[in-house]
Amino acid sequence: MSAPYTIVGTPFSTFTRAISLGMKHKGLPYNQISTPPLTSIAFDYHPFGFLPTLVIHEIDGKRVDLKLRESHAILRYIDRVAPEPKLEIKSGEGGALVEEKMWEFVSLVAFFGFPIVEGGVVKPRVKALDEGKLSDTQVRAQIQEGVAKLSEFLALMASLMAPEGFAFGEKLTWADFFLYPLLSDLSMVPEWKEIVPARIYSWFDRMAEVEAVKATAAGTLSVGARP
Ligand SMILES: N[C@@H](CCC(=O)N[C@@H](CS)C(=O)NCC(=O)O)C(=O)O
Repeated sequence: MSAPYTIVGTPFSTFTRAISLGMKHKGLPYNQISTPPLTSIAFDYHPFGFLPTLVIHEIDGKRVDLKLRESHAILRYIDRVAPEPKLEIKSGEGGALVEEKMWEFVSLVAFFGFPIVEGGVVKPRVKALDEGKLSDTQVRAQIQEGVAKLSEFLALMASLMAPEGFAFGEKLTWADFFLYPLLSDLSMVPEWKEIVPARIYSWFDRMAEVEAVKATAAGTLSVGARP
């Protein structure tokens, strides 16, 4: 039987992986159409050719093949159809006085972390590595500003985390699933060993044990893949 959902997006895409992590963790079966962004396939599903889109094949037993775009809308749908295991916290859990701090974390990662980590450091590093034209010194000069911003971003995220465990302590949340794909990519470049705060390392090690993390590694930069 074919799966009730299709995720449109290459596993290489960090937003796509955040959604795949949530669906795996909640046991929602899906097929995946592995396309990079801005291809004609991506435009068939998303008005701006971005990733991911979730296709919901059936609602109330009726075939609808509904396209749901934008990761925030998709995760709200996932939480509604599969409330357990929860990927949210309650006020007071994980060091957060109000539960919305978890959504603050997600938003900071999605809107600020994504360009800082990927655009500022990972993409130029991987490009230089693949092309083999620039020396390490030249690449470092090129990404100097990006690395400074990255360092600030990581310090900020570490300061928003509970002192140990996942981002908000013992419970996994969407905050972990949004940050992990970015830092999994970052772990492949030299800056990972140079500027990452200790709290982020301990968090990363904890995340590496999560089944959904293992199940979504194929096709990502962390296993040497390219889009
Ligand atoms: N607002 C979108 C952003 C998703 C996003 O930026 N996806 C990246 C791939 S990880 C993308 O499609 N980028 C295309 C581009 O930057 O041209 C969402 O939340 O789903």
